[in-house]
Amino acid sequence: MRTPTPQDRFSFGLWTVGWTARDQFGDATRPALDPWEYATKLAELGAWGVTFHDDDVVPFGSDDAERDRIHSTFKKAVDDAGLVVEMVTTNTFSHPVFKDGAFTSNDRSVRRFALRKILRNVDLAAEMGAETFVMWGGREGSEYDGVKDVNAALDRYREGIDTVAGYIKDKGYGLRIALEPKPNEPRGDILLPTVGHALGFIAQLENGDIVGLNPETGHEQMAGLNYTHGLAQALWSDKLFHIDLNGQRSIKFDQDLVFGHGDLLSAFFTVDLIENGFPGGGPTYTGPRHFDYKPSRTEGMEGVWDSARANMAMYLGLAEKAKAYRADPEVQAAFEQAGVLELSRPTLAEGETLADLLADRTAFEDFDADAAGEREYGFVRLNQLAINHLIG
Ligand code: GLT
Ligand code: MN
Ligand code: MN
Repeated sequence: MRTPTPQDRFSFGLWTVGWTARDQFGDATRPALDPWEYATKLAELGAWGVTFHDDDVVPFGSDDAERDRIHSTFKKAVDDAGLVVEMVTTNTFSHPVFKDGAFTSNDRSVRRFALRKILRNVDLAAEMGAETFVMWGGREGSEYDGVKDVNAALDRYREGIDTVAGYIKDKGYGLRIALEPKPNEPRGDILLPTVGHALGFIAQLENGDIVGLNPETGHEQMAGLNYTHGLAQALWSDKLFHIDLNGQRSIKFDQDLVFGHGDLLSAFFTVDLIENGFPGGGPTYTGPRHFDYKPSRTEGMEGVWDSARANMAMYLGLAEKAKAYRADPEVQAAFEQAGVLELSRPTLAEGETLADLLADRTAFEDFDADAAGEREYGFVRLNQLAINHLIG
């Protein structure tokens, strides 16, 4: 397996390798390094970019002088390591002030504070040269249906996102917002729980042209959904701005495993879509390959770097296999039988009107539905070919 290079455009959140493994039931099992130490080590491993929350780099509540000092140390380390800061995001979930949300807190003063924290972080993102501004509303939601006026909450959510997007435009920053859906955890239910909900929300925005999605593998799978299909619909909607790759084993708490360590076959098709595009052509994803995982609590620092490597190795391995899969003549023949490419052909012929269709007896009156019902699609064989490539 070749080692990753910056051309692969792999990036990691500082909060991933930097997670000290404190969870609800136990204390940290690893030390906290300085943010620049993680960045330098990631570059050594072949990563191209780093991403972070404001509070991952500068502790919440630091004064302006301290903030400036830490930012310049960090930026210098990132530049020296040859890394790119491709995305910046805001922590609106850790501090107790956000316990009922940020943009959708019932407390108006909290909403105003959140907006200010986020706007300040937009300036930082632009200064760091980021292109994407992720917004994961982990605390936007509730545990009890009676405590949240969801109509008002969505109004406030829209007001918040539109205000931030308007600010980005006014300032002329080269940033786009990427909303990250998640069904639950830490809230009992989170607003914008899936890719589909978020797409519906974006359609209601005034500044929605610069608002898209950052779908995370495990978050869709926590809702029992197909991540690759989520990416596909986001692409189709021209809204796939960023991705969070990781692993999740079925519907349970957010595991944030290494990419491919959850549903491996799904990971194969995710990489196939990202690398090879849709079989019939169409929009493609050209953004960063960003990992949002957590090194398991059992791991020490060696395990942290092993797991960071594992994400990239998994991706590169699957990319190679997905290329071979698409190029395999047997697969192409199976595509043909399955009608995979036939689906790209419009259902109505060019220039054909509805009246033409209604007049076409071969489409209905003379159509042999029973014969068509006997078509052998060979989907299982095609899937087995994919699996052969995956395990071969
Ligand atoms: C948090 C969450 C992630 C989000 C990050 C962005 S923070 O760790 O679990 O899925 O991508 O705020
Ligand atoms: Mn997650
Ligand atoms: Mn994420």
